Amino acid sequence: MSYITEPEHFFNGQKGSLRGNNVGSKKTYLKDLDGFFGDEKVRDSMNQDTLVYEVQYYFPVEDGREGGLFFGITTINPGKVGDEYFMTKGHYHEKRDRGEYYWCITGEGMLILMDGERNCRAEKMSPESLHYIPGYTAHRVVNTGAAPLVFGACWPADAGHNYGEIKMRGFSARVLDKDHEPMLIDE
Ligand code: M6P
Ligand code: ZN
Repeated sequence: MSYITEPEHFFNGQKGSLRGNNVGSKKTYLKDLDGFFGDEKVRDSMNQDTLVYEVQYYFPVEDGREGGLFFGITTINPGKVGDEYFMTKGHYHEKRDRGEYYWCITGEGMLILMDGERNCRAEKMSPESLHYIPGYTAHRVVNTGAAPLVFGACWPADAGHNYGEIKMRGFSARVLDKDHEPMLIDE
């Protein structure tokens, strides 16, 4: 028996907000980012309850299911820790070969990509920019603008997140404000 249904989820293309059943949200505050910014003293001296970014997500299958896909909308607030812009933690995938798509909905920023040899490059993000993240590549988004940066993401349900290596060794380059210009600076 064939039939037509209403869509179960809606996503606002201007604001990026996601609604529907089983949409979750995870907020990351400055207090959760110990060790991720270059200047830990400055991060520690700031209001720890500052919201840095929020992810709205929809996981239609259980975590780890091969062949499944996850969907997320991330909003990074504008701000800096010293001269380093607010950003996501960044991660490799637990299953290293898994790729991912990011696309920018609103705001301005950069996607930092680091390969297994720790070579970094950054792709500029602006509304409608589309970014393919290959496997074996760590990825982090930086908000270089004065407004929130909102981006979409779609990744394999069995990819997983590996933050340990990033927390320990960081990325090999950081996006810093140099005389009001965002620059990719090697560590
Ligand atoms: C995107 C996806 C998520 C990720 C989120 C925040 O929405 O890549 O998997 O969790 O960004 O990035 P991070 O986990 O690195 O802080
Ligand atoms: Zn990822």
